[in-house]
Amino acid sequence: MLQRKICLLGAFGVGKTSLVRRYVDTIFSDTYLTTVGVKIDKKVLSVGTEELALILWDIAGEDEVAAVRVSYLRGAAGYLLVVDGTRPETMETAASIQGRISVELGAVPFFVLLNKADLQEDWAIPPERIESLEAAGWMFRRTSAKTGTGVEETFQELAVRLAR
Ligand SMILES: Nc1nc2c(ncn2[C@@H]2O[C@H](COP(=O)(O)OP(=O)(O)OP(=O)(O)O)[C@@H](O)[C@H]2O)c(=O)[nH]1
Ligand SMILES: [Mg+2]
Repeated sequence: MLQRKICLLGAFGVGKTSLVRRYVDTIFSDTYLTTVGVKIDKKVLSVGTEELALILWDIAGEDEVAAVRVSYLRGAAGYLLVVDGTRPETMETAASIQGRISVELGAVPFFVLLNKADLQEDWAIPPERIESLEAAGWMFRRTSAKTGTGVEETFQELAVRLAR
């Protein structure tokens, strides 16, 4: 069976672990338990007639003090950069991570998830910021680990790109 490693990256508390729980176990919890180090999960899905095992590396959030360990990235075929749509500063964390990751991994496929899409009334990312990053080649997807919106679709879309 094809096997591909992907990493979930982003600032603290943006919903990386919740997205994996939603995708792998179809559950959501409001309780915030920060990830220490890395947690690895596996999900088998179909891409066309083939089965593909996605190995999901859910990596602890980072801020200006704690940066992602380069050793966690090794061998990743793609990644998801997660942003909390209610906290614009998490977009800038994602941008700084992206700068470092592209050096480590080269141009592998990735999506940028605008997560917590269910909290529309608190949405705080300026559309102009999104447009300028799209112009720079970022592909955004709106997701909610709480309602499930966009989650399955985005993992599937990434998997399709990795199966080639
Ligand atoms: N409303 C809402 N809350 C969410 C969503 N995703 C995550 N949360 C909440 O946000 C908090 C942080 O979620 P986590 O999944 O632990 O975030 P994380 O990115 O793994 O955090 P670290 O491991 O510390 O980096 C939790 O209280 C979750 O319940 C979402 O889509 N909508
Ligand atoms: Mg986590």
